[in-house]
Amino acid sequence: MMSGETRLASGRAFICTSGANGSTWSKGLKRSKSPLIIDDTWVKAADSGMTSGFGVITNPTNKPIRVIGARSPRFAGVVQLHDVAMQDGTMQMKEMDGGFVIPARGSLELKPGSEHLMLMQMKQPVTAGEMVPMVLITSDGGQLRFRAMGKVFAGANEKYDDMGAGMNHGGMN
Ligand SMILES: [Cu+2]
Repeated sequence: MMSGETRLASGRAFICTSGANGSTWSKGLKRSKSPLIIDDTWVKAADSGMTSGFGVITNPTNKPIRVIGARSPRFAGVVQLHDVAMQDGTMQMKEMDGGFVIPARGSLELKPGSEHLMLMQMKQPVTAGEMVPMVLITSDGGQLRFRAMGKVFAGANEKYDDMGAGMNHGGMN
Protein backbone atom coordinates (compact mmCIF):
# COMPACT_ATOMS: atom_id res chain seq x y z
CA MET A 1 0.00 0.00 0.00
CA MET A 2 1.06 3.59 -0.43
CA SER A 3 0.01 6.95 0.92
CA GLY A 4 -3.23 8.15 -0.63
CA GLU A 5 -4.37 4.64 -1.55
CA THR A 6 -8.02 4.07 -0.71
CA ARG A 7 -10.16 0.97 -0.25
CA LEU A 8 -13.92 0.71 -0.09
CA ALA A 9 -15.12 -2.33 1.85
CA SER A 10 -18.08 -3.35 3.99
CA GLY A 11 -19.75 0.05 3.87
CA ARG A 12 -16.58 1.88 4.85
CA ALA A 13 -13.83 3.86 3.17
CA PHE A 14 -10.24 3.21 4.24
CA ILE A 15 -7.36 5.52 3.41
CA CYS A 16 -3.64 4.83 3.70
CA THR A 17 -1.66 7.57 5.40
CA SER A 18 2.08 7.66 5.90
CA GLY A 19 3.74 8.69 9.12
CA ALA A 20 6.98 8.25 11.05
CA ASN A 21 6.33 4.54 11.47
CA GLY A 22 5.42 3.83 7.89
CA SER A 23 2.05 3.52 6.22
CA THR A 24 -1.15 2.65 8.04
CA TRP A 25 -4.79 2.24 7.05
CA SER A 26 -7.33 4.59 8.62
CA LYS A 27 -9.94 3.04 10.88
CA GLY A 28 -12.49 3.41 8.11
CA LEU A 29 -15.16 6.03 7.52
CA LYS A 30 -18.82 5.16 7.25
CA ARG A 31 -19.85 5.75 3.65
CA SER A 32 -22.51 8.21 2.54
CA LYS A 33 -23.28 10.27 -0.55
CA SER A 34 -21.35 13.54 -0.55
CA PRO A 35 -23.17 16.86 -1.16
CA LEU A 36 -20.17 18.02 -3.24
CA ILE A 37 -20.65 18.71 -6.94
CA ILE A 38 -17.99 18.35 -9.63
CA ASP A 39 -18.05 19.88 -13.12
CA ASP A 40 -15.79 20.22 -16.15
CA THR A 41 -14.02 16.96 -15.34
CA TRP A 42 -11.27 15.60 -17.58
CA VAL A 43 -8.24 13.34 -17.48
CA LYS A 44 -5.08 13.87 -19.48
CA ALA A 45 -4.82 11.12 -22.11
CA ALA A 46 -1.86 8.82 -21.38
CA ASP A 47 -0.75 5.30 -22.29
CA SER A 48 0.79 4.10 -19.05
CA GLY A 49 2.41 5.11 -15.79
CA MET A 50 0.74 8.19 -14.36
CA THR A 51 -1.71 10.82 -15.48
CA SER A 52 -3.72 13.62 -13.91
CA GLY A 53 -7.40 14.41 -13.45
CA PHE A 54 -9.05 17.82 -13.21
CA GLY A 55 -12.39 19.50 -12.57
CA VAL A 56 -14.17 22.13 -10.48
CA ILE A 57 -15.38 20.89 -7.10
CA THR A 58 -18.20 22.93 -5.56
CA ASN A 59 -19.43 22.79 -1.97
CA PRO A 60 -23.07 23.91 -1.72
CA THR A 61 -23.18 23.53 2.08
CA ASN A 62 -22.45 25.99 4.89
CA LYS A 63 -19.42 24.08 6.17
CA PRO A 64 -16.02 23.45 4.58
CA ILE A 65 -15.60 19.90 3.24
CA ARG A 66 -12.26 18.12 3.08
CA VAL A 67 -11.54 15.65 0.27
CA ILE A 68 -9.07 13.11 1.65
CA GLY A 69 -8.95 10.38 -0.97
CA ALA A 70 -9.85 9.35 -4.49
CA ARG A 71 -10.16 6.16 -6.49
CA SER A 72 -10.44 5.01 -10.06
CA PRO A 73 -10.13 1.24 -9.73
CA ARG A 74 -10.59 0.49 -13.44
CA PHE A 75 -7.79 2.82 -14.51
CA ALA A 76 -5.39 3.31 -11.60
CA GLY A 77 -3.97 1.28 -8.73
CA VAL A 78 -3.69 4.43 -6.64
CA VAL A 79 -5.10 7.95 -6.95
CA GLN A 80 -3.37 10.64 -4.88
CA LEU A 81 -4.33 14.25 -4.18
CA HIS A 82 -1.52 16.47 -5.48
CA ASP A 83 -0.46 20.07 -5.56
CA VAL A 84 2.32 21.68 -7.58
CA ALA A 85 5.05 23.91 -6.16
CA MET A 86 8.19 25.53 -7.50
CA GLN A 87 11.25 23.71 -6.17
CA ASP A 88 14.85 24.09 -7.30
CA GLY A 89 13.65 26.01 -10.33
CA THR A 90 11.24 23.34 -11.56
CA MET A 91 7.57 22.70 -10.96
CA GLN A 92 7.26 19.65 -8.76
CA MET A 93 4.24 17.73 -7.59
CA LYS A 94 3.61 16.90 -3.97
CA GLU A 95 1.01 14.80 -2.26
CA MET A 96 -1.33 16.94 -0.13
CA ASP A 97 -1.18 15.56 3.40
CA GLY A 98 -4.40 17.25 4.48
CA GLY A 99 -6.24 16.69 1.22
CA PHE A 100 -8.23 19.40 -0.59
CA VAL A 101 -10.46 21.71 1.45
CA ILE A 102 -13.51 22.96 -0.43
CA PRO A 103 -14.71 26.16 1.30
CA ALA A 104 -18.30 26.56 2.46
CA ARG A 105 -20.42 27.79 -0.47
CA GLY A 106 -17.28 27.90 -2.54
CA SER A 107 -15.32 25.84 -5.00
CA LEU A 108 -11.85 24.55 -5.79
CA GLU A 109 -10.61 24.24 -9.33
CA LEU A 110 -8.31 21.29 -10.02
CA LYS A 111 -6.23 22.40 -13.01
CA PRO A 112 -2.82 21.91 -14.64
CA GLY A 113 -0.09 23.60 -12.61
CA SER A 114 -2.20 23.49 -9.46
CA GLU A 115 -4.13 20.98 -7.38
CA HIS A 116 -5.01 17.81 -9.28
CA LEU A 117 -5.87 14.14 -8.94
CA MET A 118 -2.87 11.91 -9.68
CA LEU A 119 -3.75 8.57 -11.24
CA MET A 120 -0.82 6.24 -10.56
CA GLN A 121 -0.01 2.63 -11.41
CA MET A 122 -2.23 2.94 -14.48
CA LYS A 123 -3.98 -0.29 -15.43
CA GLN A 124 -5.02 0.72 -18.93
CA PRO A 125 -4.49 3.67 -21.29
CA VAL A 126 -6.73 6.74 -21.08
CA THR A 127 -7.56 7.71 -24.67
CA ALA A 128 -9.24 10.89 -25.93
CA GLY A 129 -12.99 10.67 -25.37
CA GLU A 130 -12.72 7.78 -22.92
CA MET A 131 -14.92 8.16 -19.83
CA VAL A 132 -12.96 7.44 -16.65
CA PRO A 133 -15.10 6.61 -13.60
CA MET A 134 -13.76 8.09 -10.38
CA VAL A 135 -14.82 8.67 -6.79
CA LEU A 136 -13.75 11.29 -4.27
CA ILE A 137 -13.87 10.48 -0.56
CA THR A 138 -14.31 13.18 2.10
CA SER A 139 -13.22 13.27 5.73
CA ASP A 140 -16.73 12.39 6.91
CA GLY A 141 -16.93 9.34 4.64
CA GLY A 142 -18.89 11.09 1.90
CA GLN A 143 -18.41 9.84 -1.64
CA LEU A 144 -18.75 11.75 -4.86
CA ARG A 145 -18.91 9.55 -7.94
CA PHE A 146 -18.28 11.05 -11.37
CA ARG A 147 -16.79 10.42 -14.79
CA ALA A 148 -13.98 12.38 -16.36
CA MET A 149 -13.38 12.44 -20.10
CA GLY A 150 -9.96 11.67 -21.57
CA LYS A 151 -8.48 14.67 -23.35
CA VAL A 152 -5.19 15.23 -25.18
CA PHE A 153 -3.26 17.95 -23.37
CA ALA A 154 0.37 18.93 -23.91
CA GLY A 155 0.98 20.62 -20.54
CA ALA A 156 0.80 19.33 -16.98
CA ASN A 157 4.17 17.62 -17.24
CA GLU A 158 5.36 18.60 -13.78
CA LYS A 159 7.93 16.32 -12.24
CA TYR A 160 7.01 14.07 -9.40
CA ASP A 161 10.05 14.08 -7.13
CA ASP A 162 8.96 11.23 -4.89
CA MET A 163 8.60 8.60 -7.58
CA GLY A 164 11.03 5.78 -7.04
CA ALA A 165 12.38 7.13 -3.77
CA GLY A 166 9.40 5.87 -1.80
CA MET A 167 10.51 7.89 1.21
CA ASN A 168 7.13 9.42 1.92
CA HIS A 169 5.16 6.54 0.62
CA GLY A 170 6.18 3.74 2.93
CA GLY A 171 7.34 1.61 0.04
CA MET A 172 5.45 0.56 -3.03
CA ASN A 173 4.51 -3.07 -2.71
CU1 LIG B 1 0.60 14.85 -9.49
